[in-house]
Amino acid sequence: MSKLAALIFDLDGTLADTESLHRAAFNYAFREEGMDWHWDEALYTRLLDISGGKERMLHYWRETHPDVTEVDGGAVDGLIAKLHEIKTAYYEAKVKAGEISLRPGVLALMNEARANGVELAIATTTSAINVAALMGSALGDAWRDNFVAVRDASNAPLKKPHPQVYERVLQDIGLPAQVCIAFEDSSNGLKAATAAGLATVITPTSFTSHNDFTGALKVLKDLSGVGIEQLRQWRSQADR
Ligand code: XBP
Ligand code: MG
Repeated sequence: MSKLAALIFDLDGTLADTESLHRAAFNYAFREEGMDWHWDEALYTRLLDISGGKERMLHYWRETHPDVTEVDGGAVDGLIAKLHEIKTAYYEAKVKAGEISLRPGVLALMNEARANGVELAIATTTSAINVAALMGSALGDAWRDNFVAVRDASNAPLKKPHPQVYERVLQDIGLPAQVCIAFEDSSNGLKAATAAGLATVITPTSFTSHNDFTGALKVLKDLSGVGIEQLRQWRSQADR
């Protein structure tokens, strides 16, 4: 049976189903800045192919300004930075108000992992503020003590599907990918984790259920009833 030493979790969509609130936060920021942008569910689902809120807004800006070949770095970057600040403040307040809960099975799996000496880590493209808000709301102020490593947009700037965030988590924990399992909700996340050598369990959300999950270790509705022993078995089967 292969050793299982660490579980590495994506955050948005995996630990919690957060993208509806992210979408509301983006639309709040657009209204606050008097812009005529509105991301409905269908458009946001498409835009989620771009990881990173700032990158997503820049991609949309370019889509809506096809005639502008040379993006005036200063003006557009300044606008996007301001929109992202407003958006993140709104999102953080709603998370701290308790609007988001962990997905089914996540807390039980985390508790079992820690009880069995299996390390926990987070590998996300979202902002550090959002990680702290969600984890603090779910696990309390001492939430960071549960994780051997946390990498986010602030310390792994190349966004999924680039593998940087997973490569840096593996460096931080000092373990080979072969004794770890990644948990993701999207094809971008699956590509990033796989490129870093990680077997990956997928739990899609309504925003990502249409994605291609070829190469996943498992694709599950959620993590209800998934325990360490089951993960060890799946990981061993993957090694055969
Ligand atoms: C999901 C993302 C993030 C969020 C928005 O991150 O791509 O961009 O959609 O958060 P992951 P920000 O699934 O890797 O956790 O606006 O802070 O980027
Ligand atoms: Mg995700």
